[in-house]
Amino acid sequence: MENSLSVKVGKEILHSNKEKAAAINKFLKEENIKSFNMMSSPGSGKTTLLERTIEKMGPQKIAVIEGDLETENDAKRIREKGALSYQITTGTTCHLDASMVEKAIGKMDLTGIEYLFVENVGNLVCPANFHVGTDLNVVLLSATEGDDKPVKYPVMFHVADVVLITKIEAAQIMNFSMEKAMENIKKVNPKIPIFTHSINVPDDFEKWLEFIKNA
Ligand SMILES: Nc1nc2c(ncn2[C@@H]2O[C@H](COP(=O)(O)OP(=O)(O)OP(=O)(O)O)[C@@H](O)[C@H]2O)c(=O)[nH]1
Ligand SMILES: [Mg+2]
Repeated sequence: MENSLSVKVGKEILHSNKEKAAAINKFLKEENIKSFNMMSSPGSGKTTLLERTIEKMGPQKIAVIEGDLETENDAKRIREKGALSYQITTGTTCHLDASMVEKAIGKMDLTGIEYLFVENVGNLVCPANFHVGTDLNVVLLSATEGDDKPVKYPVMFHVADVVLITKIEAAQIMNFSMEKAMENIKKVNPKIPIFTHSINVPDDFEKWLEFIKNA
């Protein structure tokens, strides 16, 4: 009895979250804002990728909602690059949800913004199950995590619209096979585009920029 009740409540929470996320997405589309949900393990390089994206595209058209359990650190990093940022701290919750993002959007002046990035709480599990109202899901996999993660955490890679393999210069030292990683991503999500990212060696950063511009 208790079990079936908790399943029912769980389904209702997901359903009402999905409805709220749809309303957020409608609002963002009406404002001509492209939106991206950035997800990965802690420390895979989400904020670093966003910092570089802001540097390249200019800060005026980019806004970032940051999600972490504690601290304003990531929002500060984004503001230091000159872009608008709002930090959500979730306390003990392992993901953002549509209500949190709705509140954050309510606190931001999105005039002139063309791209909204939502940097989700770092982990490969919970964020995959909660829509936050964005157009696309961006998933990062760093070379330091292991090339088997896509098949161990398939839900995250299944909901992804693009995957970036990051810190690629560390691949050799970490025994991370790029081929195996790509194969494992494709096992879960056969047609997904995969780009590389690194702040130290040549990568697919230009392809990433094209991807978000054409999204
Ligand atoms: N070597 C190397 N280090 C990187 C690269 N990208 C990011 N890092 C480092 O990895 C660490 C974590 O990067 P962040 O950008 O903070 O990662 P994150 O995914 O935003 O982390 P959380 O928000 O805590 O989940 C930092 O010390 C970065 O400097 C890279 O391409 N190569
Ligand atoms: Mg971060």
